[in-house]
Amino acid sequence: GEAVPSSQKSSWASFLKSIASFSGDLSSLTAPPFILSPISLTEFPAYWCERPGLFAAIADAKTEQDRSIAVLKWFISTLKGQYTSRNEKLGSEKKPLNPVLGELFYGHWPDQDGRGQTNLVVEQVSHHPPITAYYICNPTKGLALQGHSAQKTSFSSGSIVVKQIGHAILTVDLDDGNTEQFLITLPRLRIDGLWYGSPYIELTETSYIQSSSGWLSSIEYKGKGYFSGRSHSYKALLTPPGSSNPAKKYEGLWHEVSKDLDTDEVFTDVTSPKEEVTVGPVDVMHDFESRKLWKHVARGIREGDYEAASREKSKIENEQRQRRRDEQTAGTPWQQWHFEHVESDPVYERLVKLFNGAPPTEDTYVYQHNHSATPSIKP
Ligand code: 0T9
Repeated sequence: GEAVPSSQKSSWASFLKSIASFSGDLSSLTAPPFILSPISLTEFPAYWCERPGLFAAIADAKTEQDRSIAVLKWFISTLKGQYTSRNEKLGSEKKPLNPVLGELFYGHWPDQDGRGQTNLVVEQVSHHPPITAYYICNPTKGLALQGHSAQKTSFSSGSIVVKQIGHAILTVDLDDGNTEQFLITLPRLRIDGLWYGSPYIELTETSYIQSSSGWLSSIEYKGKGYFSGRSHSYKALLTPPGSSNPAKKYEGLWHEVSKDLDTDEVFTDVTSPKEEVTVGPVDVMHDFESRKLWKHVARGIREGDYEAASREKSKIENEQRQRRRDEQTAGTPWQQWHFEHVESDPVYERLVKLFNGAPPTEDTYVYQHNHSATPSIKP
């Protein structure tokens, strides 16, 4: 592996061996320092809204079909941030910090040109296995995205195969007082480039966006050597209620540009800069807010002081273990700040029924935002 510092070659090799013989929760494996990211997984849900104008535009579409098109356009435009931004920012895909139970991440994207402010609330709702819940809303536009994210990983022909568990539901308030919902399923991913120590993500198989209006988007992902022969390719079909005859077809590169296949017009273009989430200053944060919680670990990783990073990480982990023991003794389990676990979600069940065939996600539950605190009120 060229990207592996020579002093870490043997630890990278043994790390690869351990992932090859391991399946389940990769987040708990100890990785060599060069592959550590100073950013926690609780920050990742921000990727959903780094093009807040495209998110807001969903509310401006006037018909069921146009809203489905706007949702698809916004969704495809998030993929570059979700799956390639660590390569751009950190040089390769890196191992994110494994969030602690109750870890929080708050942020917003300010109003601009009447698009409304968009708010983000993220909470780590489970540590074993890791599950992250998020709620993103634009109240001015009547939009709310509620989701949770977990992963099942395995190893296959030199790559890590990640099955995403979880889904998101987008709710759109319509002018007539009704709402429309969209069930968004998540693509599978493969982490390639491990041997060389420069991991990157390729998306595989198909993900879906099922609207309560009946419109369905099927998004098929391919890497090198398929449709266009290029990596990060996709092809999407939009079908009307009860039909399998596509009304719209799109194809292209999700990290660059894609087109409407019938008109040849540009559908998505993410070559322009995105808008990163606005986050308040660390010194006024609650202790459970991600950037404050991981501050010293992140500094160690950024400055190459891995001893300090690992010492600070152990402190956090020991403190967490003690908390769990105390809760056991007191018989008072950890209370979530912003989310409530709901075993069966009627909205999800309805959307799954509309979807012909196997349920598109493995999970039946949701973590519902309890609205008991806004992002500006610290728990
Ligand atoms: C939801 C996203 C998810 C989270 C990450 C697999 C992964 C953890 C989950 C799926 C976001 O919406 C999108 C993007 C990247 C995904 C991460 C990539 C990754 O490598 C990690 C896993 C747990 C590892 O850290 C594997 C070990 C590492 C050395 C490979 C770089």
